[in-house]
Amino acid sequence: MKLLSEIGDKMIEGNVEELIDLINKAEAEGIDQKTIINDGLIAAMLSLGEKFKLNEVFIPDVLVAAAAMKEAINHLGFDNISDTGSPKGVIVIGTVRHDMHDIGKNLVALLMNSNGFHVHDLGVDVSPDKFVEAVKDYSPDILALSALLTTTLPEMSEVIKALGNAGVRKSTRVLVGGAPVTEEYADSIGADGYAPDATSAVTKSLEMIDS
Ligand code: B1M
Repeated sequence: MKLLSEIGDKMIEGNVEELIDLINKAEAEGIDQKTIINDGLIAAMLSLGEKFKLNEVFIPDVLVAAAAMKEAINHLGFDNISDTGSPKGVIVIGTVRHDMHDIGKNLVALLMNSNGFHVHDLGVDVSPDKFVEAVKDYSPDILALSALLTTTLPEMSEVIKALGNAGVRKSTRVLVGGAPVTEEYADSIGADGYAPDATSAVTKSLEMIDS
């Protein structure tokens, strides 16, 4: 759809004002937020990612698009739902140590929140100790870990070990995700769940809470 590809183009240009205008236009035309995110923003980011891999665009280009995507997601966001009612569950989420990628993690947090979870977002480059501290402080139903680099994947295992060493492994369920993560990897490190994308992260969390 032309409007969705224009949304992607404005994100890549980093033209936040026109991007938000187009998003408002799309919503006024009845296009739902999931479609705007998946077919507008994420589709454009994936194609930019391919160009980044081929050295056709460079880190500053990606940063410009990433910043615009963040603004767009914030614009589409919701207030923390537990402030107005009873949450379906509590989530602590973060990107693992040495990993600065947060667009996917922010999407997961946004969708979790808009589906009724109270979300504590620890940000990026989060150490195992910080995750343990947050589990002690917030007693989350689910600890959600995101990683985008093959080099930071082992950090997920470090977090699970740290939870065990601190005696809090059984008090929360661990959900893992991010581009290099697979179901097999999740099983191999003893995670309780894996989700390939933000929408399935919500479905999986609901399943994990009910089980
Ligand atoms: Co980086 N980067 N990057 N990067 N970057 C990738 C990931 C890469 C695949 C690019 C490439 O080579 N094609 C590559 C990783 C290769 C690898 O390890 N296999 C890479 C690299 C190498 C690097 C640097 C090392 C580059 C350098 O400096 N030479 C460096 C590392 C910095 C660091 O973290 N220490 C780096 C830096 C950056 C930027 C800072 C420039 C920027 C990040 C900005 C930001 O996040 N604020 C950036 C970006 C934007 C990308 C690409 C282009 C896009 C990532 C993204 O946001 N995608 C990416 C290439 C690509 O993905 N095609 C790339 C959109 C987002 C919606 O998707 O994050 O996959 P994604 O999230 C999805 C799912 O994975 C899933 O749901 C989301 C939506 O459905 N998901 C979960 C994510 N977390 C989840 C958690 C869950 C469940 C699902 O449960 C808890």
